[in-house]
Amino acid sequence: SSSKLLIKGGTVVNAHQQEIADVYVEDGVIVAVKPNIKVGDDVTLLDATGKYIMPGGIDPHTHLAMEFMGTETIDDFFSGQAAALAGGTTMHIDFVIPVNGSLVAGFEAYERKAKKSCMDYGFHMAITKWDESVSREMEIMVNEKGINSFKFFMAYKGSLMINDELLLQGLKRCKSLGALAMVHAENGDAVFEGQKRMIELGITGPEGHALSRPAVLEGEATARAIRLARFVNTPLYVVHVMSIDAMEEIAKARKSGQKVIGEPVVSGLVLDDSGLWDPDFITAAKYVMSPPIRESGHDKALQAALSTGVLQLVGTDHCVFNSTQKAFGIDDFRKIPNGVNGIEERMHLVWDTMVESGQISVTDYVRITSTEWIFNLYPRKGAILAGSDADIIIFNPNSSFEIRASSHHSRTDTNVFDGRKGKGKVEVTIAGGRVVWQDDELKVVPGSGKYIEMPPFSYLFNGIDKADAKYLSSLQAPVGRFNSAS
Ligand code: DUC
Ligand code: ZN
Ligand code: ZN
Ligand code: ZN
Repeated sequence: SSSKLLIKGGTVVNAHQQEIADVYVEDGVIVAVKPNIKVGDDVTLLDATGKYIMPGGIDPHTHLAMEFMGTETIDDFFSGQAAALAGGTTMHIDFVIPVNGSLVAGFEAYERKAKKSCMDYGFHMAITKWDESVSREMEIMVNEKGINSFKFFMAYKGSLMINDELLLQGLKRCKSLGALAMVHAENGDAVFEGQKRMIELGITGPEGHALSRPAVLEGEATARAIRLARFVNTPLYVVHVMSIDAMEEIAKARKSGQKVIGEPVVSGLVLDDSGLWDPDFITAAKYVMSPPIRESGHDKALQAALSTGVLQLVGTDHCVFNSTQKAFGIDDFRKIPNGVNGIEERMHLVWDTMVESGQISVTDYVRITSTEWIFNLYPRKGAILAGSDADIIIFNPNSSFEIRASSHHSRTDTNVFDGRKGKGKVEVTIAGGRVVWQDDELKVVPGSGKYIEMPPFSYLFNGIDKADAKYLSSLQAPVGRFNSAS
């Protein structure tokens, strides 16, 4: 890899336009995007004729090196990111989990975990309890640590779950800090009941996971979170929208003008729950995530919602455990570590499912795979513009991909998308100006990834002050953008 790159002859795609142009990169930054750029012979040339030059993907929802359900995810910040790069994703946003209730201690722990990063990353912060010190530390996170989003768990009773009183406090605090509130929306008390009922009925296998927490509980919590956010008058981001029930609540709220963002994940978009009934325990357990992958029909409805703008961007919830870890729940589905893969597969599966099938345009593809404005990263990230970071993929729409657990780059030994094939292929990934994936070969360097601070976005909220208005006009972002389908 060289510090100077010229990508020639491709179609440059951004979230709202595409054009045939060359892209010139120097020292990790895009310097020029225009036709027929001439350069000296110290520049590495990449030919993109007949291919798309697009922003590398930004996965807004991952869990690397997370301690969870008595174990730790098997992909850490190096292996998970290497897998991401092989699949055309050049940035991810992971969830910091507080340590002993301290956000600062949690942040520091994740800073250490992320030292081996080979691509850029940002953080959301999970809020798992509420008191004065959490409230104080939220301000430190926003003003000093570059975190602009906080996730509240309405499920995981007894560990991560918070009640409505605390959710309300959290929503108010997010509003005052100009931060985005995110929710894991499932009714945790009802899930707890559902799980007990399944065990009493003797249903202890992975199918009990799906049966114990049906879509109605996701719809209920989504509706409740939306209404509480409306009461507080603050924007809301619903993570891993897995069901028609939840999606319809989001559609209704957005139609009424409320600022609600809905994030489906790849597993929910392309899979149905049939795998959970596989008689082989490990085969079934690999599909266990929360909220559960739903019965056939929800997947197609979520795709349609994405194509019409009811849902805005696609994450993965990449959170992987190997067969040995999944086997912790061999006698009781409640002990199966929750989580599926996707960080490496997202770009290909979204292309094949949404673009190749004719449901969305190529520009829409860029919009929904690189977050656009939603986390305040644009135009540094998620754009092929002069001045943007050189996080770029060369995508060949005429080639094809095939997903295999035996050849993927994640450390886990299973893959919920095993055997899937489709049209389109990420042929080259450039991260921070370095060619890290080419000719099916990864060249990644631990420590080369940078932490990307995400500024608060008070412009989304009430009372836009002058500084925000100026910031906004400099980026040409309409204030009401979260209300629009774009
Ligand atoms: N769901 C999962 O499947 N894994 C991580 C956390 C979550 O909410
Ligand atoms: Zn969640
Ligand atoms: Zn998650
Ligand atoms: Zn837009």
